[in-house]
Amino acid sequence: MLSPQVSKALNKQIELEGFSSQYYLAMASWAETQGLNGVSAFLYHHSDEERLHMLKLVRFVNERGGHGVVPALKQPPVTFKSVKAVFEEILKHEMTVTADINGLVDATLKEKDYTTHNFLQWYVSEQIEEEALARQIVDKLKLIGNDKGGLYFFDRDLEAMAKVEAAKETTDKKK
Ligand code: OFO
Repeated sequence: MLSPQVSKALNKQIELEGFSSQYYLAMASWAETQGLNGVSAFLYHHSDEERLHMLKLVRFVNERGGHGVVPALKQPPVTFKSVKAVFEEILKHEMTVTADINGLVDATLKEKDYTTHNFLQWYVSEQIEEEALARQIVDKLKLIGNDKGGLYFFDRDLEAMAKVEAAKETTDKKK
């Protein structure tokens, strides 16, 4: 059974994952209107992943006798300055998420809730990957600078990455 403190903290995390999904969805939609189909495919996929992160938490809270509360939708930004600004925002946002996950892990230790502590390790590893990927992309965009040709190839790279991720998920579902 979850303690009220852990339950509250997990619900706060549900809200944050839900917002991440909305945030990346807004970025995907903006990128699509800019003709950046690869960037938008990558971001649509990222948004779906965040929804799954939220869902995983909702199901876990319910399984442990709590109540996973579906949060209200908050309006994310509508437009963005550039592709580089988008990925810089993502990196900043993911760093906030990492800090929150760490806080959550801390709370489970204080409450001696080792089951939730164990469950959260998946999020700890996921954050390492997400931050590393965002950092890699920001570095690439710094190299590209204002080169339009570079941006064209970058967009194609992200399209390929989104396809690989989608194919991986189809294979995982068949297992
Ligand atoms: Fe991008 O982070 Fe969820 O957990």
